[in-house]
Amino acid sequence: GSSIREQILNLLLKQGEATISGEEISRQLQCSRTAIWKHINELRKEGYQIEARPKSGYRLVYRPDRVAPEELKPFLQTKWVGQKVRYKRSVDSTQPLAHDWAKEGIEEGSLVITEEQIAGRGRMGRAWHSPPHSGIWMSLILRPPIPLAQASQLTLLTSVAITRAIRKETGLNVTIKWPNDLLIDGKKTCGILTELRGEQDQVHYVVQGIGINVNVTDSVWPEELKEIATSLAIEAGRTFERPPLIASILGEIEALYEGYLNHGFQPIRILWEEYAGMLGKTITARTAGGMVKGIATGLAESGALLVETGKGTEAVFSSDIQI
Ligand code: BT5
Repeated sequence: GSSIREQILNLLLKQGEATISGEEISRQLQCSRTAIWKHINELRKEGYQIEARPKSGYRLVYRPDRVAPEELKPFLQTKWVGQKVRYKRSVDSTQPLAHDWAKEGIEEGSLVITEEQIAGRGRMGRAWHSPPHSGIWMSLILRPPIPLAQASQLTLLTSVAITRAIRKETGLNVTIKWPNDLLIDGKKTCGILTELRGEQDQVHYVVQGIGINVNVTDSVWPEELKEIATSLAIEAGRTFERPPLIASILGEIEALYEGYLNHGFQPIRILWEEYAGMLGKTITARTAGGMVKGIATGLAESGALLVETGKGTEAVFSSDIQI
């Protein structure tokens, strides 16, 4: 069940412009007026402005832009993804917190989410810029019963899920760039970082880091990102509420992941190829074995990118791609 604080917030939200008396809240939630007073004060400390009128009661005047569990819950329609949430106002990175939680044995679907990362990370030691209150910076724990070799399929699954959710919620034409980027008009708006623990034949757990620039504005990008990064708000010319978008992403992940466990990777592959912006284009891939240049034609069952080089088809695994 949800906490008293969440329930109070829900009652205030439902009330809209009208007020609700302390007595009424206390009756509905079966708790004391003093307890309600205490929770209302806590909400105020989080930035909620709650007006208290001696005769008529409480009214919610302002809701801060937060991704806390009580903000997500009203939108969440999942059975298990995002049902357990650890929320922090600020962290170095959500990834190590999720690793710790996974090692403690927390169930899959559990989520670590924050407003701001001081030391957000990308792949191969790169940094991920995560300014406060303007993005989705979260890490999802999964425990797929698959061998290590298939784990990269999860990055592709998640990129499909996020693409579907962003398209549905914003109407923006997001496309996927293999292996872990989402682009709008060639600029990066989302990155995915898949980290895992396991043995050859069995993954123990996966921590899937998801970073999405939602309401980030041009002015906060460091110089080196100005040419290559964008946000949903920059592209759409309006801001978006993060909680419904997060709920939509988690819903898509749950549906695709359950489908993946039941029917394998093939259905994901078909969707991925539909959303990929790079198929049919000439690309250059810097791989461990050297440069591969050719036309990107699709995905292999393994999740590798297929590149037609003129001398045959090569399957490209971990690499950086230039289009
Ligand atoms: C990624 O790495 O794209 C994975 C990003 C994952 C971020 C999430 S946020 C929640 C979780 N906690 C973390 O600490 N991380 C995960 P990669 O493909 O290596 O791309 C990194 C490169 O993208 C950087 O070197 C920059 O060039 C660029 N970059 C950094 N911040 C960016 C941003 N906010 N938007 C777009 N591009 C960015």
